[in-house]
Amino acid sequence: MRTIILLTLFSIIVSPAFAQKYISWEAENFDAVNGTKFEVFEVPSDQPGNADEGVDDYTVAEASGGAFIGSPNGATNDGGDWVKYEFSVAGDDWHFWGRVIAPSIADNSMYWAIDVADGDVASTNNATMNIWDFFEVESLRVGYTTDWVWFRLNTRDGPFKGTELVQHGDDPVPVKLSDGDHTLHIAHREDGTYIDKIFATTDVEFNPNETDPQTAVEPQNKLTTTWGALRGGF
Ligand SMILES: [Ca+2]
Ligand SMILES: [Ca+2]
Ligand SMILES: [Ca+2]
Ligand SMILES: [Ca+2]
Repeated sequence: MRTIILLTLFSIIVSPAFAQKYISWEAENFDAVNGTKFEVFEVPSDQPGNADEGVDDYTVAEASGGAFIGSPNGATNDGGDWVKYEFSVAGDDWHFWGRVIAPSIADNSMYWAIDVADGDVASTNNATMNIWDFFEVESLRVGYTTDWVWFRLNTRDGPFKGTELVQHGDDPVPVKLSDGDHTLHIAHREDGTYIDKIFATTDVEFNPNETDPQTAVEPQNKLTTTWGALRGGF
């Protein structure tokens, strides 16, 4: 009589993107683009200010990856142009940030949408699209600068209960994402607004204005290791 022990050890499945507790990418590294309003600028880059708003012409000296995107003042607002980013995350509550230059009330917003079809992306605030404001709320306008600032993703009316003021408070609202693939569209709203980098983390406490996300955040569970069942039998 023999006893046969069948041991089955499943493959080690390694999928780093699914286990990260932060993700970031360069704004200029979009996966798709529609229209011509989003230009890629390499630093140093001279940009027109906004005389109506008292912003002098200025030079963007530094950018992550050496480049950023946006449209200079004079390009006109809205227009429906967009860029799209594809990314994968573990299902969780995700806090998104953008590294942005927003020098005045006339140069301080974009539209955004997560997980929508290209054909539904437009330069409008509706059930699909959202406005991402940068120092739009009156009490925040003292912050206008031609330097880069990290802003939390915000929205005036959804999909999460947001508004810029809420997102600057003690209880910011995350985006709930399921396991797997997602998209972020940024659509054109105000010329003279620029974005360098996008960062998202499950850490509600993390503030990239205080700590460089490149150096201070360690990826958690970078490797997902799934061990198959160990089976025995006759
Ligand atoms: Ca504005
Ligand atoms: Ca403008
Ligand atoms: Ca909306
Ligand atoms: Ca960049």
